[in-house]
Amino acid sequence: MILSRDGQSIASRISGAAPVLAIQGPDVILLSCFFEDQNQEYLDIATKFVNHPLIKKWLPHLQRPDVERRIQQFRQAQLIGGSQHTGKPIKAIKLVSEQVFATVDLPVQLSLSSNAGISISEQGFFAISKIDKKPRLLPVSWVILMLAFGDGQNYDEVLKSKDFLFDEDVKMVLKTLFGHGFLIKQKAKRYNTEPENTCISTGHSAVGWQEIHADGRIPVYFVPHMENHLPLGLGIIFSALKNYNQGALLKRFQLIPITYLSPSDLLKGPYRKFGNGVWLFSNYMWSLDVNLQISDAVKRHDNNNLTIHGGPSTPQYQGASEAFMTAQASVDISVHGEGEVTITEVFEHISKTPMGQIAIQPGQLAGVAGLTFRDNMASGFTRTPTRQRMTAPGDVPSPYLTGLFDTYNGRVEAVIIESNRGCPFGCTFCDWGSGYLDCRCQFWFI
Ligand code: B12
Ligand code: SF4
Repeated sequence: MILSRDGQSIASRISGAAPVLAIQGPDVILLSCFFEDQNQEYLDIATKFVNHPLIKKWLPHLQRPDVERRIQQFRQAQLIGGSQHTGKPIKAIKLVSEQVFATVDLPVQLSLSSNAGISISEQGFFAISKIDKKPRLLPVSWVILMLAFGDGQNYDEVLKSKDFLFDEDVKMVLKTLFGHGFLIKQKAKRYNTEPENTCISTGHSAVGWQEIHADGRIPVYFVPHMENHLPLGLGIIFSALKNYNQGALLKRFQLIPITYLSPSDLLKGPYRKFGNGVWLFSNYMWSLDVNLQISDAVKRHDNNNLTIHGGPSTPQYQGASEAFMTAQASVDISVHGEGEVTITEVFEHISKTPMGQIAIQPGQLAGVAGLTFRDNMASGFTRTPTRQRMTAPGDVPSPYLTGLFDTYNGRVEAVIIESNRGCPFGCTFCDWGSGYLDCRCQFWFI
């Protein structure tokens, strides 16, 4: 998908599984060269690209090795290759200049609508029209024109610089893009520098990890796993720990505010500042690999870090859980199923020795339901009984309403609101069909 963020066009997989790549107008043409066949040879594509009529006008001196390097970067960002376009072909109508918009008055300053994410399909680039909610195939030159507006540009200036891409009346093209809501009137500039996700006040003052200092308590790291979604599971775990028994755990633990950071920034920033501590990982299909890499890195750096893994991709069943922990030497504790109560009970048994070591008492941990943990004393794993489902998950204060995500600072595009927990069905492909999260339904208000 191609988006514009802070005036820069970026392309990324929607899963967030690959690095985001900053792109320019000519990259749109290069991407389009892959439409017919993802598996064409690099050299053929590079030749096709340098001979493309628009590139001949735009970048007449472009060399093929530069194009080949760019294609490599596309591969690393998973924009090409693999299974980009599996599934049903989309039914998109080609967008052409529409006379119905001829009388539209264009605002002087236009910007790309934040909803105008441009997707890539086998048929070409497409985006969903705001007026009829239907996907429209966008000609390559139209995509370049749209992206040129980014956060806002004077349309006359854009037209001057991009006119050479069109054989048709560019102003009509603009009016059509405006009419369909892909381009919008530029909003007044915001003069504050606050990130967008803090615009709605929760009434709590957001204090990030940069503003607090190591104070001798055991730091607790919440490892973020996807920039564009607030990590609800981790937020709920944070809230449960913070509010447990009127804040009793805060005497011993310093909960590091949840902030989106890349793995290396997490290690160079908070970890360097606060030192060894307890690491909480929320494992889903999309975060497991990177979480295990971080877990491995912190354990290798200092085995005195304690790692706790939870979430639906932390295997639950006994054999699977032990196989997972055998293969993943960096996982100290696996939490199965709902985490709110389990984590607070685990934390009850974590302490710091006078020598500064983080210690757990295996004997006591064995009394906490819903775990498998590495038990060096027993030279193996200890699995504790299955935890009873919570009867009122809504009793844990909402991380949204208590401001726990106010320090997140990611480019958040979606938040998850949990309205109920559990499902009466048993679909085999679904984590909720596993039986543990069966028919119990609870209703939440944010
Ligand atoms: C919202 C949602 C999405 C959203 C947002 C995802 C996101 N990035 O956050 C969207 C629509 C984008 C999405 C997409 C996908 N999703 Co989805 N999604 C969900 C859904 C409905 C809710 C997740 C949620 O936040 N629940 C609320 C929180 C509070 O519950 P929780 O995450 O389970 O956390 C609890 C426990 O697991 C545990 N816990 C969690 N983390 C931790 C950490 C620690 C340390 C501890 C102790 C405990 C703990 O405690 C929490 C509180 O009890 C779940 C199904 C479900 N109802 O849970 C599927 C689910 C997570 N999705 C699933 C899948 C497969 C996908 C996709 C891969 C589908 C696909 N093939 O494209 C994509 C992945 C795209 C991506 N990279 O995000 C699977 C994941 C299976 C797995 N093993 O990871 C689930 C479980 C549904 C299923 N079919 O089984 N998804
Ligand atoms: S088991 Fe999963 S996929 Fe099946 S109905 Fe329930 S939530 Fe949906």
